[in-house]
Amino acid sequence: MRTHPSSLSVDAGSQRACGSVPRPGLRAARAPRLLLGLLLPFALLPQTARGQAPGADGKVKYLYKPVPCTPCPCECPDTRERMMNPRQITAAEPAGRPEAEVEARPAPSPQPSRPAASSESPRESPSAASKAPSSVGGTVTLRDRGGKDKADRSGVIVYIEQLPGKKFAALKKVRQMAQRDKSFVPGVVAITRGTTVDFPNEDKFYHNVFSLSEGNAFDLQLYRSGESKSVTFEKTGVVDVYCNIHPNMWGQILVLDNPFFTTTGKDGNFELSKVPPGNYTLVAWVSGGEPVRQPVKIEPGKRTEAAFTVREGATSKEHTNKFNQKYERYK
Ligand SMILES: [Cu+2]
Repeated sequence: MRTHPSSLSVDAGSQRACGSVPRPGLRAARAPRLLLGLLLPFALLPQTARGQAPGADGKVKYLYKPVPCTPCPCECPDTRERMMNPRQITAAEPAGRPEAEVEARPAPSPQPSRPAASSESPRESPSAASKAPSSVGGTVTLRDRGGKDKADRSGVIVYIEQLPGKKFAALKKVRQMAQRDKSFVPGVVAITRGTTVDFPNEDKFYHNVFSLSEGNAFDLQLYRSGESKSVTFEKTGVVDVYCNIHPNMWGQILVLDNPFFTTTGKDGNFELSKVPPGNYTLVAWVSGGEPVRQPVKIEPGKRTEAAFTVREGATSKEHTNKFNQKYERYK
């Protein structure tokens, strides 16, 4: 274990472990002590290089007095204890963002989209999958509302509608849909049934996130800037998410039956790998639009080709407030 050099000295009373402060009463003797403090660690280094030495009883005895400290690079016993209990340090960690492949917003790079479920567990075991690698992939053509092909074909979610007879666990990672600048960010999140989505309020004012979508209705009530609330979605389908204060806010959560889904990049390409052989319905859906379906046959050891043409979705939706009434004028 590395030890912070300042935590080594013979005078336990004047120790400075990380996070501690010098005691005022020791100020008069500071100069000689400072010299002593600088030289002694070197003199004692072979013996105390680990910040500890065996006592008369043979037990390890600390030469410095551990004091509470904030997590830091040194590995004093207190910090080590904190590291053993991750709950104490999670507050300093940024909240996990949803994985890029399940966000339907444009991908930052033009790389081909990856199978969304690659890091999740509910699929076949690797050994079983490697015996019969099979996949489906292809391209999505995205057209605007006027029927013209779009150069940017990102944000289309391609998924297998159902795998009969198979049950899949929820995604392990909690997903996130923030409220930022009076918008939901990302505007679309794809998950599997049973997955939890966090709704952090990153604006300086209140929001009231809710949904009236059948089977997934919820109301998170008003909550302030910096707060977050969560919802676990149990029913498959599209969940329209709104704010009861700001009628223009609209997000969508696509709750899927299984983890075989992915989101297209700018090139419109998609690939779903390690799909168990079978006959399925493959779906391409873009937020605000209608799903486009086609049957696919996945055969052992083969890659099935598929192509879609999808019409761009609407960017706004008429809706009521959470009481199923018209919105009052926002003040
Ligand atoms: Cu709002």
